[in-house]
Amino acid sequence: NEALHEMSKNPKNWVMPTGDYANTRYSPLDQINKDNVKDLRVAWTFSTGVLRGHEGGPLVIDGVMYFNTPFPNIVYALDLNNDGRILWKYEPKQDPNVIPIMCCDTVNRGVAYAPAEGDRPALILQYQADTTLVALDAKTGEVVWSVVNGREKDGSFGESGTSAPMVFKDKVLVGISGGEFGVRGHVTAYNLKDGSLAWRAYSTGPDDEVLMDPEQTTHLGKPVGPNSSLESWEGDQWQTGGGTTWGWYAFDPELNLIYYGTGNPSTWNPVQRPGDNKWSMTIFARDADTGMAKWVYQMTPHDEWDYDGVNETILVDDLEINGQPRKALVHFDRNGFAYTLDRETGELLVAEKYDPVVNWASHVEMDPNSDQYGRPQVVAQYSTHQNGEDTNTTGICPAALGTKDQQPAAYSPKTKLFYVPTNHVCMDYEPYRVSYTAGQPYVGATVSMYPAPGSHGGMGNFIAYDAATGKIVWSKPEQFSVWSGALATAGDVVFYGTLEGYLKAVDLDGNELFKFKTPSGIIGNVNTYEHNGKQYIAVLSGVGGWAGIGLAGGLLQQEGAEAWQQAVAGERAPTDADTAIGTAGLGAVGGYAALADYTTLGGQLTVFAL
Ligand code: PQQ
Repeated sequence: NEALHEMSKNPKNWVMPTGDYANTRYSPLDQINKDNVKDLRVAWTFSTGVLRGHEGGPLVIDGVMYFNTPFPNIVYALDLNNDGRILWKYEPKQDPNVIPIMCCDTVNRGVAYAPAEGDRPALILQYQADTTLVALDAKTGEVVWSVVNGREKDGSFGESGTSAPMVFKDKVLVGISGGEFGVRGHVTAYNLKDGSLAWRAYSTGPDDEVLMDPEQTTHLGKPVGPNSSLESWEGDQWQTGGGTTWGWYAFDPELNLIYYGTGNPSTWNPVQRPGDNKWSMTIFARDADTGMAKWVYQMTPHDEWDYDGVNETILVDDLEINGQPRKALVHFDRNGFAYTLDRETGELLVAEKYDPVVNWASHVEMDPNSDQYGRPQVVAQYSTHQNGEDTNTTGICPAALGTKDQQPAAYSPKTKLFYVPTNHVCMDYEPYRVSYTAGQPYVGATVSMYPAPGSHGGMGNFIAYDAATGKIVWSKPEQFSVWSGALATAGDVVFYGTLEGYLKAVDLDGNELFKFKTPSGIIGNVNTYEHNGKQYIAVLSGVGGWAGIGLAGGLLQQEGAEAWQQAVAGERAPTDADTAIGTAGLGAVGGYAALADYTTLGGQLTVFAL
């Protein structure tokens, strides 16, 4: 969308969830800088009226701030010219049956904005938990149109919506969640003018549904061949094969390509689904008009660890790789490798670990002449498939929630470095046999998680990474995973939030310059904008997401947390109840139990200024 693209160049506004189509999360604003950030103060706050995990962050468009909440997905428009007065509020009615089919808390990663065009008003688009995509009049909050993207709105097929839509050209793109329920993933483009369907592309299945051309679509430079997805599954397993699309999307207006990644193959039990399980765990480049796949790259063929490939792709033009400037795409995958690709051709340029503890694969094969080209070289000891069903494979790094999950990184064109919120967590993984029933969990593994052994004892790092060379430049340890999106600014400050609830600012060497404890854990993404000549920093608090599910889902009360920690510390013999806590919430409840010592549920926007 030409107008939106232009608007994203004005740093006073924040018009897309990730700042721009390239997902850089960078702002040229520099009023708040490394010398004065220590003087940051809370300017104003706003309670969202909802508890549980608050992901995403506010959009700011010409004096109006828009954001939404977790289920029930209330949308607010606040008037910045009138002290944050509520201009309008939209509260949809949704079937609460969708709550239990959301794997990783009732999160939502934010709303999207579409500028007015012709007689269509400017829109705020929200993709709801029940998979309704609703277009609201940005001025009034009135519903302009609404479509249901999933098969039903009551959770009966295990489908849900958590991702932020992306407005591009005259369309809006949404994905689907439910990889833990055997949902067959797809992305769908709807026409902005009336919500009619433009195109849909599945992650698995026949070529005409995956929108793949056997000759023209390439994987690492070679045509994919006929029905490449079908060939990589046994029987009709692709129909319940996952590859959901709940992460972030990117758009390159010049190449007219859309980029995104697909999630884990279903079930988590790899023994049950032989083959490469294409095109789960894959970065897709698709033609924005037709949805046809131009190229694909599967990062984790035949996943055995739940390393969803949905994390954001960041598009940068100023990286020199082996002395050559490249139109690059950079992706920090759950599997612990950071990938740099040529985004025009899909050529693999760099693939390196961005946490040294990553052990499930030794490296990614980079020799184009090898039959293993582009494939991670799996270390047998950590193969949950090889070890088989009902066998507990221990000490796998990273854990299922990856070296990074949905929390988006930032890129600074000033330093040419990426600032990445990461997890530093390992796991034990025991696959077991499951059968598919629509709307029922189709997980097939028991997982427990713990801080990376033999390291700094914490569960996270905030790092700076050079995607041209594949090197970690610095790494700042954090007690918990950094589950919040980062923001880099021209003031030579980088911001992020922590699960305990701190908003932090660091300098370009990772030294902490400022921290402030907000009312609840932060899993939202830090944004910035300027209003009446003043720069502001805004962030949502509200602990939750997968890492915070113990608190958000009420699976762990403070007493439970203490008892569990005693058992883990060997202060008393573990009981069955301890084991149940340890593996609840798909393994996250035990791992993050200590979080209950630092924070509790909330739902608040905090805005800072000098
Ligand atoms: N959501 C979070 C979060 O918001 O903290 C973390 C995760 C999800 C994961 O680690 C997942 O694997 C995941 N998987 C799916 C899926 O497979 O469809 C969906 C979601 C989601 O929509 O939130 C998550």
